[in-house]
Amino acid sequence: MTKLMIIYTGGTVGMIYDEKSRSLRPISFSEIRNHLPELYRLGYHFFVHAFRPPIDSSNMHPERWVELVEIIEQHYLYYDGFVILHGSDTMAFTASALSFMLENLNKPVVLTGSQLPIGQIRTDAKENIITALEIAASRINNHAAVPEVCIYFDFLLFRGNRTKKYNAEKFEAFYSMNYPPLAEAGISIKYHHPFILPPPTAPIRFHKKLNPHVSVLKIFPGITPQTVDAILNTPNSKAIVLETFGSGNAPTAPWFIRSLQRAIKKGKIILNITQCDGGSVELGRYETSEKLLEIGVVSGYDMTFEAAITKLMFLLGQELSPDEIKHLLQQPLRGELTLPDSNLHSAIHNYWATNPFS
Ligand code: ASN
Repeated sequence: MTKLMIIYTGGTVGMIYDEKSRSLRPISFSEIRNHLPELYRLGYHFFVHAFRPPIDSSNMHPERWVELVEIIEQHYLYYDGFVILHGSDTMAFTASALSFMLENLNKPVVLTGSQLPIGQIRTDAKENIITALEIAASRINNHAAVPEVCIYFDFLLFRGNRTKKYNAEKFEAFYSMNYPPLAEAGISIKYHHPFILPPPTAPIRFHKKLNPHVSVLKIFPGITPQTVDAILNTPNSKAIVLETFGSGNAPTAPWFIRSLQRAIKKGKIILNITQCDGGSVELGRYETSEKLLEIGVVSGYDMTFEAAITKLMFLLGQELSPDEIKHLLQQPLRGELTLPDSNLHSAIHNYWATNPFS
């Protein structure tokens, strides 16, 4: 019998509308179960671990990611797959963090949630939970069909560290603009095998050290030297995610470049990702990114903001030299970025050519 572990952290999926307070309040997993009699018809053996109390995912924190990794570690050998019920707001951060913390994963870890609470008639929770469980249970040639941390939402399965919540209204809350979906659920679940990571050859490693001392500099026309310096000089901050325009471009004003250069000289890592949801940083393509390359800004290629932040927390938490960190930031560790000269790059290009993003 397939054995699955469900970890219930909270989120809208487990909330009901409270007439008295006129707001959504979290309910326990046993109440969720009452709304989901279909669960028993799946024929799997379940074990449930619930956060007490369940949390809105706005309160998610790196310490809770460590807790999730510990729970998975304790139950890893016994269960075939893991489904994490999570609020959608920060689900992409949790999925990205877990992808780095679970190295050589050979079982599915599927995060899901919903836009409407499970108790509401039009809820999207039921379909999301049931299909996430089916995916977590699915095996092909004696291997887990998807040995990855992923997000299942509104009939699509995405690689977790490629995903973004882009819509607070639609049932289709997530997209993954730079990487094709890993599977699509219709009458049957169709897996896109070329895009799913192969099963690992080495044993799983559970990483439990994260360093949250990262900051973010999102540039905009007119940003002042005071703002830039305040962010670059944030006390204790070891690395800065620099959110640039287009393919990694930034102002060429000498004061701006000098500020970045000073921060780099102090030993801070500056990781360049684009403010666009689709496309990649290409340092040196335009004059407006040449200087960044020269002074030692690191390219984040096509990484999402969520992947960039959590990858930095993960790498800064390991015992690595700054050069090792800079090198690993520019390599795909868990499929979170695609290098322009890789074979995968053209496969992805072909996928989008025949399945235009809508
Ligand atoms: N605020 C909720 C959360 O992220 C939103 C949701 O789950 N749809 O916990």
